[in-house]
Amino acid sequence: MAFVNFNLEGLQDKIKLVPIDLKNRPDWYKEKVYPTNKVPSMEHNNKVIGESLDLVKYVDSNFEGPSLLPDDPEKRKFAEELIAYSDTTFVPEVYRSFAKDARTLAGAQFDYLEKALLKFDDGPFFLGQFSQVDIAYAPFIERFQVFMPEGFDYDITTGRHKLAKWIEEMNKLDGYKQTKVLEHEKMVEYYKNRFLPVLTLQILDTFLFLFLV
Ligand SMILES: N[C@@H](CCC(=O)N[C@@H](CS)C(=O)NCC(=O)O)C(=O)O
Repeated sequence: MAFVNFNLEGLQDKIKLVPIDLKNRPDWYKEKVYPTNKVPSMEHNNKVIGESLDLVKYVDSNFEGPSLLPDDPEKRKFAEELIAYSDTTFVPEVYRSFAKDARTLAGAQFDYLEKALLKFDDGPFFLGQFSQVDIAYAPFIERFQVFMPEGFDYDITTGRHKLAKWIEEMNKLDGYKQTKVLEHEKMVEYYKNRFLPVLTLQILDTFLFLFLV
């Protein structure tokens, strides 16, 4: 998400990206930069900022480039709501759904997005024009759109015209395109290993339950 943000703000030359291998994190990262040892984080003016959503807001207010929040108070309020929702509900619920009833539970989350996209009709993005909200959702929607057909034979855009249009419009933004996952197969494998064993256990559980009944 931070990567999408830097690129879309045109800050490639102002911010130096340092990739961190999560499987083999260098000691200096935890010791000298970010004690939680998570990514992303950013050092700026001798301060370290973490948490993707805080970073999006920080970069938007502290660097040059177009503001990614409109002035309209109604839109700002909706932005706050949607950004908080991505973190507290949308992302965790979709991940949780992979171990339960993905099509229904994740489906409800994509329906929420479809409805949110209907609110402002002065553009294809969440607040009409492109904003911080799109940045908050983009990396997750991208991954779910790739994984759900593979894992659950489920296309997140079927019957959701606004979401389909949002994805189409996002894909036209060069800064965003450069941040997208290129190795779909690896990503799907990673998701399958992480989520599908849980699914198998649950199915076994159900069988066991049926047997006992
Ligand atoms: N809420 C944090 C989550 C950060 C996070 O969990 N990052 C993952 C990678 S996407 C990570 O560093 N995982 C390694 C770990 O949890 O030790 C954010 O949005 O920045």
